[in-house]
Amino acid sequence: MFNIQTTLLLIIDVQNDFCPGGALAVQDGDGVIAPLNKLAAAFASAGGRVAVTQDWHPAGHISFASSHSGKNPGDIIDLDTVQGQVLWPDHCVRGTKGAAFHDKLNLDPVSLIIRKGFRAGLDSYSAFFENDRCTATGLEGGIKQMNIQTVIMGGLATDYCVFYSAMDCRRLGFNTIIVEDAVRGVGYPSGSVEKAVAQMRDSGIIFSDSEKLLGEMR
Ligand code: VGL
Ligand code: ZN
Repeated sequence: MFNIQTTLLLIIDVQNDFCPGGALAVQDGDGVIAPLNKLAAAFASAGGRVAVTQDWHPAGHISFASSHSGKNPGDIIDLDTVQGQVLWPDHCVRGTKGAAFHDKLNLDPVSLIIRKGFRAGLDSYSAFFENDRCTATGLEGGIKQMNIQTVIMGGLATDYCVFYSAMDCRRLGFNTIIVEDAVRGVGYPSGSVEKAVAQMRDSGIIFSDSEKLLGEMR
């Protein structure tokens, strides 16, 4: 059982570009939507908070391979602020269809939207801090003011934005629960999902599933 008043449901990057047909499609990415919609509706009707994040890059963003001459998506480079930045295809360009939330994601229960990665020269995987690991998105301050103690998290992608968000969340002292049936991974470089899951478990992040969590709300 958890106290709905001190628990946040956090939905990471369920955007067209991370779903089938998108620029950086995650396999079965839209499979996260049904369990997240169920949880979000249950949360909101019990008076709980639901937040979503949105990857929101300007054209020419530093994480795009197209912004670095001679580089291709999948190449890994060191930047001033970030070692080992993976270069991606252009994705989630602010204002485009690819950056929009997937049509099937129900936003009615959502009371907070956090956009990240909106500075041209800085990427952001985590919902809490940009990839320089110190520029805050505002989510920590916001949810501390809301007296949140537990964060239940799902969305895309397991090995990038969900991973970085969950690790920061745990480090900041929140009980952190991943909805196992409501996450999907990129899987690049090979083994990245398994590595991310192992690291999350080692850090004390809990794995549950949507039916179990719904049962604990009743
Ligand atoms: C993500 C790669 C680049 C994610 C965002 O949402 O996991 N991955 N930008
Ligand atoms: Zn991105």
